[in-house]
Amino acid sequence: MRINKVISLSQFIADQQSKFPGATGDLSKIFRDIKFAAKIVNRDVRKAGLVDILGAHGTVNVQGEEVKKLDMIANEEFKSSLTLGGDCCAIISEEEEDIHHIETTLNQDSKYIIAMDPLDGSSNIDVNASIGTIFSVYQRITPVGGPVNMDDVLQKGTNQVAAGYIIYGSSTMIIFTTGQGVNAFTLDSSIGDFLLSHPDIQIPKDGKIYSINDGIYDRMGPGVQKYVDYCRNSIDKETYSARYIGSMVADFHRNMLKGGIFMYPSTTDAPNGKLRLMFESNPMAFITEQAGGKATTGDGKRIMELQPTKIHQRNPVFMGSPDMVNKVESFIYK
Ligand code: P6P
Repeated sequence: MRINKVISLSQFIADQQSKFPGATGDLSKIFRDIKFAAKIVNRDVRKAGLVDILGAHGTVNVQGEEVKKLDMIANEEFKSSLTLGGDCCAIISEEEEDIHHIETTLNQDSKYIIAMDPLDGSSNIDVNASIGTIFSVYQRITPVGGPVNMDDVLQKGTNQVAAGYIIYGSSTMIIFTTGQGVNAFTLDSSIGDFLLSHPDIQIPKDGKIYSINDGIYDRMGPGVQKYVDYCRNSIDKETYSARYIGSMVADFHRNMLKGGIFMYPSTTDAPNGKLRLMFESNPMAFITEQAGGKATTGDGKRIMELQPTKIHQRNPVFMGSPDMVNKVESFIYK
Protein backbone atom coordinates (compact mmCIF):
# COMPACT_ATOMS: atom_id res chain seq x y z
CA MET A 1 0.00 0.00 0.00
CA ARG A 2 1.51 3.34 -1.01
CA ILE A 3 1.33 6.00 1.68
CA ASN A 4 1.27 9.49 0.24
CA LYS A 5 3.34 11.47 2.67
CA VAL A 6 1.37 14.67 3.06
CA ILE A 7 3.63 17.32 4.57
CA SER A 8 2.05 20.01 6.72
CA LEU A 9 3.50 23.51 7.00
CA SER A 10 4.49 22.86 10.61
CA GLN A 11 6.29 19.63 9.66
CA PHE A 12 8.04 21.36 6.74
CA ILE A 13 9.24 24.20 8.99
CA ALA A 14 10.47 21.67 11.58
CA ASP A 15 12.33 19.73 8.87
CA GLN A 16 13.91 22.96 7.58
CA GLN A 17 14.91 23.98 11.10
CA SER A 18 16.65 20.64 11.67
CA LYS A 19 18.98 21.45 8.74
CA PHE A 20 20.39 24.39 10.75
CA PRO A 21 21.93 23.03 14.00
CA GLY A 22 22.27 26.55 15.42
CA ALA A 23 18.60 27.35 14.85
CA THR A 24 16.80 28.42 18.04
CA GLY A 25 13.31 27.70 16.71
CA ASP A 26 12.29 31.37 16.98
CA LEU A 27 11.74 31.73 13.22
CA SER A 28 9.62 28.57 13.26
CA LYS A 29 7.48 30.22 15.90
CA ILE A 30 7.14 33.35 13.75
CA PHE A 31 5.71 31.10 11.01
CA ARG A 32 3.41 29.50 13.58
CA ASP A 33 2.05 32.95 14.45
CA ILE A 34 1.67 34.00 10.80
CA LYS A 35 -0.12 30.74 10.01
CA PHE A 36 -2.56 31.28 12.88
CA ALA A 37 -3.42 34.84 11.82
CA ALA A 38 -3.73 33.71 8.20
CA LYS A 39 -6.44 31.23 9.20
CA ILE A 40 -8.35 33.91 11.12
CA VAL A 41 -8.13 36.43 8.25
CA ASN A 42 -9.11 33.67 5.82
CA ARG A 43 -12.25 33.05 7.90
CA ASP A 44 -13.11 36.77 7.89
CA VAL A 45 -12.41 37.18 4.15
CA ARG A 46 -14.61 34.17 3.34
CA LYS A 47 -17.56 35.60 5.27
CA ALA A 48 -17.05 39.20 4.14
CA GLY A 49 -20.17 39.10 1.99
CA LEU A 50 -22.30 37.88 4.88
CA VAL A 51 -21.41 40.16 7.72
CA ASP A 52 -21.47 43.91 7.58
CA ILE A 53 -17.69 44.22 7.42
CA LEU A 54 -17.64 45.32 3.80
CA GLY A 55 -17.29 48.84 2.65
CA ALA A 56 -15.13 51.73 3.67
CA HIS A 57 -13.83 51.88 7.23
CA GLY A 58 -14.31 55.60 6.92
CA THR A 59 -10.65 56.38 7.27
CA VAL A 60 -7.74 56.67 4.86
CA ASN A 61 -4.37 55.03 5.52
CA VAL A 62 -0.98 56.74 5.31
CA GLN A 63 -1.07 56.12 1.57
CA GLY A 64 -4.17 58.30 1.31
CA GLU A 65 -6.18 55.24 0.25
CA GLU A 66 -9.65 54.42 1.52
CA VAL A 67 -9.34 51.74 4.19
CA LYS A 68 -11.78 48.84 4.09
CA LYS A 69 -12.79 47.34 7.40
CA LEU A 70 -11.02 44.06 6.60
CA ASP A 71 -7.70 45.91 6.26
CA MET A 72 -7.91 46.98 9.88
CA ILE A 73 -9.13 43.59 11.06
CA ALA A 74 -6.28 41.82 9.27
CA ASN A 75 -3.77 44.32 10.65
CA GLU A 76 -4.97 43.71 14.20
CA GLU A 77 -5.06 39.93 13.74
CA PHE A 78 -1.44 39.69 12.59
CA LYS A 79 -0.26 42.14 15.26
CA SER A 80 -2.11 40.20 17.95
CA SER A 81 -0.84 36.79 16.87
CA LEU A 82 2.77 37.98 16.59
CA THR A 83 2.55 39.71 19.97
CA LEU A 84 1.05 36.70 21.75
CA GLY A 85 3.59 34.43 20.04
CA GLY A 86 6.38 36.28 21.83
CA ASP A 87 9.05 36.16 19.10
CA CYS A 88 8.61 39.52 17.38
CA CYS A 89 9.93 42.79 18.85
CA ALA A 90 8.45 45.23 16.32
CA ILE A 91 6.20 45.44 13.28
CA ILE A 92 5.95 47.93 10.43
CA SER A 93 2.71 47.77 8.48
CA GLU A 94 1.15 49.45 5.47
CA GLU A 95 -1.69 50.30 7.88
CA GLU A 96 0.53 51.92 10.53
CA GLU A 97 2.23 55.29 10.13
CA ASP A 98 5.22 54.41 12.34
CA ILE A 99 6.98 51.47 14.00
CA HIS A 100 4.65 49.33 16.13
CA HIS A 101 6.84 48.49 19.12
CA ILE A 102 6.07 45.26 21.00
CA GLU A 103 7.48 45.81 24.45
CA THR A 104 5.84 43.04 26.44
CA THR A 105 8.21 41.07 28.68
CA LEU A 106 7.56 38.06 26.44
CA ASN A 107 8.72 39.92 23.30
CA GLN A 108 11.36 42.35 24.46
CA ASP A 109 14.19 39.80 24.07
CA SER A 110 13.07 38.65 20.63
CA LYS A 111 15.19 39.42 17.59
CA TYR A 112 12.68 39.40 14.71
CA ILE A 113 10.96 42.30 13.01
CA ILE A 114 8.02 41.89 10.61
CA ALA A 115 7.18 44.18 7.69
CA MET A 116 3.70 43.47 6.38
CA ASP A 117 0.88 44.51 4.12
CA PRO A 118 -1.89 42.81 6.10
CA LEU A 119 -4.45 42.84 3.30
CA ASP A 120 -3.12 43.90 -0.07
CA GLY A 121 -5.50 44.54 -2.94
CA SER A 122 -8.29 45.30 -0.49
CA SER A 123 -10.13 47.46 -3.06
CA ASN A 124 -11.06 44.06 -4.54
CA ILE A 125 -12.84 42.88 -1.39
CA ASP A 126 -16.27 44.11 -2.45
CA VAL A 127 -16.03 42.38 -5.83
CA ASN A 128 -14.85 39.05 -4.46
CA ALA A 129 -11.53 39.07 -6.32
CA SER A 130 -8.46 37.41 -4.80
CA ILE A 131 -6.56 39.44 -2.20
CA GLY A 132 -3.57 38.69 -0.02
CA THR A 133 -1.25 39.28 2.90
CA ILE A 134 2.43 40.02 2.18
CA PHE A 135 5.20 39.80 4.78
CA SER A 136 8.96 40.03 5.30
CA VAL A 137 11.00 38.88 8.31
CA TYR A 138 14.19 40.70 9.36
CA GLN A 139 16.57 40.28 12.29
CA ARG A 140 17.03 43.44 14.34
CA ILE A 141 20.40 45.18 14.00
CA THR A 142 20.52 46.93 17.40
CA PRO A 143 21.13 44.86 20.55
CA VAL A 144 18.32 42.54 21.66
CA GLY A 145 16.42 43.94 24.63
CA GLY A 146 17.04 47.58 23.74
CA PRO A 147 14.62 49.93 21.93
CA VAL A 148 13.97 49.15 18.26
CA ASN A 149 14.84 52.10 15.99
CA MET A 150 14.73 53.06 12.30
CA ASP A 151 18.02 51.24 11.57
CA ASP A 152 16.26 48.01 12.58
CA VAL A 153 13.27 48.49 10.29
CA LEU A 154 14.81 50.26 7.28
CA GLN A 155 16.96 47.36 6.11
CA LYS A 156 17.74 46.42 2.50
CA GLY A 157 15.70 43.58 1.03
CA THR A 158 18.89 41.51 0.85
CA ASN A 159 18.71 41.33 4.67
CA GLN A 160 15.38 39.52 4.65
CA VAL A 161 15.50 36.30 6.67
CA ALA A 162 12.20 35.16 5.15
CA ALA A 163 9.39 36.51 2.97
CA GLY A 164 6.02 35.25 1.88
CA TYR A 165 2.45 35.93 0.97
CA ILE A 166 -0.94 34.41 1.71
CA ILE A 167 -3.41 34.44 -1.19
CA TYR A 168 -7.11 34.32 -0.31
CA GLY A 169 -8.30 33.05 -3.68
CA SER A 170 -10.20 30.02 -4.98
CA SER A 171 -8.11 28.32 -2.34
CA THR A 172 -6.06 29.83 0.47
CA MET A 173 -2.32 29.33 0.18
CA ILE A 174 0.86 30.36 1.95
CA ILE A 175 3.87 30.80 -0.35
CA PHE A 176 7.20 31.64 1.25
CA THR A 177 10.97 31.45 1.15
CA THR A 178 13.64 31.40 3.85
CA GLY A 179 16.35 31.60 1.21
CA GLN A 180 16.13 27.87 0.45
CA GLY A 181 13.80 28.09 -2.55
CA VAL A 182 10.06 28.77 -2.73
CA ASN A 183 7.36 26.40 -1.48
CA ALA A 184 3.57 26.73 -1.42
CA PHE A 185 1.08 25.24 1.04
CA THR A 186 -2.67 25.01 0.49
CA LEU A 187 -5.17 25.21 3.33
CA ASP A 188 -7.18 22.02 3.81
CA SER A 189 -10.10 23.44 5.77
CA SER A 190 -11.31 19.96 6.70
CA ILE A 191 -8.25 19.53 8.93
CA GLY A 192 -7.47 23.22 9.46
CA ASP A 193 -3.89 22.96 8.26
CA PHE A 194 -1.75 24.07 5.34
CA LEU A 195 -0.35 21.16 3.26
CA LEU A 196 2.61 21.23 0.86
CA SER A 197 1.05 21.48 -2.61
CA HIS A 198 3.72 23.19 -4.76
CA PRO A 199 7.25 22.20 -3.69
CA ASP A 200 10.29 24.10 -5.00
CA ILE A 201 8.49 26.53 -7.35
CA GLN A 202 10.57 27.73 -10.31
CA ILE A 203 9.26 30.60 -12.43
CA PRO A 204 9.47 29.84 -16.19
CA LYS A 205 12.47 31.58 -17.79
CA ASP A 206 10.20 33.26 -20.34
CA GLY A 207 6.48 33.84 -20.66
CA LYS A 208 3.64 35.46 -22.60
CA ILE A 209 1.68 37.17 -19.81
CA TYR A 210 2.28 40.85 -19.13
CA SER A 211 0.60 42.50 -16.15
CA ILE A 212 0.34 46.29 -15.99
CA ASN A 213 -2.46 48.83 -15.47
CA ASP A 214 -3.16 49.85 -19.06
CA GLY A 215 -4.95 52.93 -17.74
CA ILE A 216 -1.64 54.58 -16.85
CA TYR A 217 -0.18 54.05 -20.36
CA ASP A 218 -0.09 57.78 -21.18
CA ARG A 219 1.76 58.51 -17.93
CA MET A 220 4.44 55.81 -18.29
CA GLY A 221 7.95 56.41 -19.60
CA PRO A 222 8.54 55.96 -23.36
CA GLY A 223 10.53 52.74 -22.89
CA VAL A 224 7.74 51.01 -20.98
CA GLN A 225 5.20 52.28 -23.53
CA LYS A 226 7.29 50.75 -26.32
CA TYR A 227 7.38 47.42 -24.46
CA VAL A 228 3.60 47.46 -23.97
CA ASP A 229 3.22 48.24 -27.72
CA TYR A 230 5.56 45.33 -28.48
CA CYS A 231 3.41 42.96 -26.41
CA ARG A 232 0.16 44.27 -27.91
CA ASN A 233 1.45 43.91 -31.48
CA SER A 234 3.58 40.82 -31.00
CA ILE A 235 3.58 38.63 -34.10
CA ASP A 236 6.21 36.14 -33.02
CA LYS A 237 5.47 32.50 -32.33
CA GLU A 238 2.72 33.26 -29.80
CA THR A 239 0.83 36.41 -28.98
CA TYR A 240 1.12 37.95 -25.53
CA SER A 241 -1.80 38.06 -23.10
CA ALA A 242 -2.57 41.04 -20.87
CA ARG A 243 -3.65 39.81 -17.43
CA TYR A 244 -4.16 42.32 -14.57
CA ILE A 245 -6.70 42.36 -11.75
CA GLY A 246 -5.21 45.09 -9.59
CA SER A 247 -4.29 42.77 -6.73
CA MET A 248 -0.53 42.28 -6.64
CA VAL A 249 -0.64 38.94 -4.84
CA ALA A 250 -3.04 37.47 -7.42
CA ASP A 251 -1.21 38.88 -10.45
CA PHE A 252 2.17 37.87 -9.02
CA HIS A 253 1.07 34.32 -8.12
CA ARG A 254 -0.34 33.60 -11.58
CA ASN A 255 2.79 34.88 -13.30
CA MET A 256 5.11 32.92 -11.01
CA LEU A 257 3.35 29.64 -11.85
CA LYS A 258 2.74 30.28 -15.56
CA GLY A 259 5.56 32.66 -16.48
CA GLY A 260 5.03 36.37 -16.95
CA ILE A 261 6.02 39.86 -15.91
CA PHE A 262 4.40 42.17 -13.36
CA MET A 263 5.09 45.87 -13.83
CA TYR A 264 4.23 48.98 -11.87
CA PRO A 265 6.48 51.68 -13.39
CA SER A 266 7.11 55.25 -12.37
CA THR A 267 4.64 57.65 -13.96
CA THR A 268 4.57 61.39 -14.56
CA ASP A 269 2.33 61.84 -11.50
CA ALA A 270 4.08 59.22 -9.33
CA PRO A 271 7.83 59.27 -10.14
CA ASN A 272 8.49 56.45 -7.65
CA GLY A 273 5.57 54.35 -8.82
CA LYS A 274 2.84 53.11 -6.47
CA LEU A 275 4.07 49.97 -4.76
CA ARG A 276 5.74 50.10 -1.34
CA LEU A 277 9.33 48.92 -1.02
CA MET A 278 9.04 47.45 2.49
CA PHE A 279 5.57 45.90 2.21
CA GLU A 280 5.23 44.75 -1.43
CA SER A 281 8.39 45.09 -3.53
CA ASN A 282 11.01 43.57 -1.22
CA PRO A 283 9.12 40.45 -0.10
CA MET A 284 7.93 39.72 -3.65
CA ALA A 285 11.42 40.38 -5.01
CA PHE A 286 12.93 37.86 -2.57
CA ILE A 287 10.41 35.23 -3.65
CA THR A 288 10.94 36.09 -7.33
CA GLU A 289 14.71 35.66 -7.14
CA GLN A 290 14.44 32.48 -5.07
CA ALA A 291 12.14 31.07 -7.78
CA GLY A 292 14.74 31.89 -10.45
CA GLY A 293 13.15 35.15 -11.58
CA LYS A 294 14.34 38.76 -11.75
CA ALA A 295 13.10 41.78 -9.77
CA THR A 296 14.38 45.26 -10.65
CA THR A 297 13.34 48.92 -10.74
CA GLY A 298 13.51 48.78 -14.54
CA ASP A 299 17.02 50.18 -14.78
CA GLY A 300 18.85 46.95 -14.00
CA LYS A 301 18.98 47.75 -10.26
CA ARG A 302 17.85 44.86 -8.03
CA ILE A 303 14.91 45.95 -5.86
CA MET A 304 16.49 44.18 -2.88
CA GLU A 305 19.60 46.38 -3.15
CA LEU A 306 17.62 49.60 -2.58
CA GLN A 307 18.51 51.27 0.73
CA PRO A 308 15.20 52.29 2.38
CA THR A 309 15.04 55.78 3.88
CA LYS A 310 11.34 55.93 4.78
CA ILE A 311 8.93 53.25 6.04
CA HIS A 312 6.33 53.93 3.33
CA GLN A 313 8.58 54.72 0.40
CA ARG A 314 7.60 53.50 -3.05
CA ASN A 315 9.63 52.23 -6.02
CA PRO A 316 9.07 51.19 -9.65
CA VAL A 317 8.58 47.42 -9.99
CA PHE A 318 9.44 45.01 -12.82
CA MET A 319 9.45 41.38 -11.67
CA GLY A 320 8.90 37.90 -13.07
CA SER A 321 10.37 35.68 -15.79
CA PRO A 322 13.97 36.81 -16.27
CA ASP A 323 13.82 36.91 -20.09
CA MET A 324 10.77 39.19 -19.91
CA VAL A 325 12.38 41.57 -17.39
CA ASN A 326 15.48 41.71 -19.60
CA LYS A 327 13.25 42.44 -22.61
CA VAL A 328 11.43 45.39 -21.03
CA GLU A 329 14.76 46.78 -19.76
CA SER A 330 16.12 46.60 -23.31
CA PHE A 331 13.31 48.95 -24.35
CA ILE A 332 13.88 51.24 -21.37
CA TYR A 333 17.61 51.46 -22.11
CA LYS A 334 17.05 52.26 -25.81
P1 P6P B 1 -3.71 50.20 -9.58
C1 P6P B 1 -3.46 47.31 -4.37
O1 P6P B 1 -3.92 48.57 -3.89
C2 P6P B 1 -2.04 47.51 -4.89
O2 P6P B 1 -1.22 48.02 -3.89
C3 P6P B 1 -1.50 46.20 -5.45
O3 P6P B 1 -2.04 45.08 -4.83
C4 P6P B 1 -1.90 46.26 -6.91
O4 P6P B 1 -1.02 45.55 -7.75
C5 P6P B 1 -1.86 47.75 -7.21
O5 P6P B 1 -2.07 48.44 -5.97
C6 P6P B 1 -2.95 48.14 -8.19
O6 P6P B 1 -2.82 49.52 -8.42
O7 P6P B 1 -3.20 51.61 -9.65
O8 P6P B 1 -3.43 49.42 -10.85
O9 P6P B 1 -5.15 50.05 -9.14
